[in-house]
Amino acid sequence: MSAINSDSSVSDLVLYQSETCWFCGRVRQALAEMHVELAFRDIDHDLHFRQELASGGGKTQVPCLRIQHPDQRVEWLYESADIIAYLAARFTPRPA
Ligand SMILES: N[C@@H](CCC(=O)N[C@@H](CS)C(=O)NCC(=O)O)C(=O)O
Repeated sequence: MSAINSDSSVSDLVLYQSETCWFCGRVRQALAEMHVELAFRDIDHDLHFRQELASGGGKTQVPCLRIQHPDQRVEWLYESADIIAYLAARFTPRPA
């Protein structure tokens, strides 16, 4: 298998999550399977992260993936299934 996470721009992604949230665990598991490492912000342990999520994304539901696009636009992607689909489309190797 080729290097999965050869994308050097993973710093454009931040996962707002909670250790106790089952849906967040699904996303963390998918990240581990794809060998993708990105920053986690635990909203249960840091009120500042919770406030960031609320003001940026509009609600405190986790998981939420913050995506910084190349044009500086920021997208707040909720729903574990949608986050996993985004990650899979970006990081799963395609057949040559
Ligand atoms: N359908 C959502 C469910 C996410 C969800 O229910 N998250 C809970 C934690 S396990 C939550 O953030 N609840 C608090 C809130 O919505 O503000 C998903 O698949 O991501």
